[in-house]
Amino acid sequence: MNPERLKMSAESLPIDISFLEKKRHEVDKLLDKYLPSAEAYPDRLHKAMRYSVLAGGKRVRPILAMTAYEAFGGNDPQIINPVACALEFVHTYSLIHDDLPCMDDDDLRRGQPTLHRRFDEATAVLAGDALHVLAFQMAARSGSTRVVQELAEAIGTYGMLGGQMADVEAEGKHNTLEQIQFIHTHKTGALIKASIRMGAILAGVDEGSLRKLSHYGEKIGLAFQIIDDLLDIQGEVRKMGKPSGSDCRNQKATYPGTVGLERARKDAGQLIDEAIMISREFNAKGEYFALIARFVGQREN
Ligand code: GRG
Repeated sequence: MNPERLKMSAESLPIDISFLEKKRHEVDKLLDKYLPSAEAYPDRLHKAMRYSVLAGGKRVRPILAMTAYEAFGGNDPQIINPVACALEFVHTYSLIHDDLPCMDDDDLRRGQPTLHRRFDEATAVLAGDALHVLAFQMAARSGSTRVVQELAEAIGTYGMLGGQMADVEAEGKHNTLEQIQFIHTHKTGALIKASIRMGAILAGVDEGSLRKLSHYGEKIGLAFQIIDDLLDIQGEVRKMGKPSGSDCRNQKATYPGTVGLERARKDAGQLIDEAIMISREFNAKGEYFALIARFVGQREN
């Protein structure tokens, strides 16, 4: 989607994404390192896990965790790196299961055939489960039970899974704004917020700053999913790595479906502006949070 057409935010100025590109490469290398070898038995499962994780992706959740960790003085890669990768493993597990025939029945993800199309359904279910488990193994390496708890809460029945259930139940129905906001803040927002919180907690952040960071995470988390809905309507297949229109075909509950395109764009823009304002409260520390918020607001995939 052309950001000009979005016209969401006064903050939609061009951004320098070299920081995000550098971090993304760093994360890609770490994911490769922590994933089981494609040669180790059961190699079919390991190949499937590697196929989905290494297919690409923006790596937004690990980057958020690393940025929060570094902003609050964390400097031990042995602590943050496995946790950052845990977030991408969970995210990829959710995408694999979300694409299954019993959910969205999608054929393409990250520009490649979905895992169940490339392998088969049983392998896709098992690879998703295996990534879910690997994520907790990685999070536990931090030695912080609080961080493991944060992850579990964010993706459990009061977080991502609860949001996904509400999403499935909402299909084909008229949904209120409140219902859509519940789905989006849980299905997508909870893991995004947890990514920032987990990084900051590992760095020993004070509770006041953690509260502010949580508000920032809530704003970009909701904006992220509203923009995902908008991209599904208006995005370019080439950039998104999957066909648009899948929400409409699947009669999904979407933000623009409830409030209309203009209001959805306006609300997303406002959330991004609010997130940037919160970033500024952190002065120099907040510079990268503001950059990530802008990136979320301008993303085209
Ligand atoms: C257990 C059967 C079973 C299913 C679970 C938990 C779940 C399915 C789905 C979670 C819902 C979900 C997929 C939410 C994420 C929506 C979203 C915005 C995905 C795209 O994320 P990006 O843009 O993707 O970060 P990349 O490819 O860049 O990583």
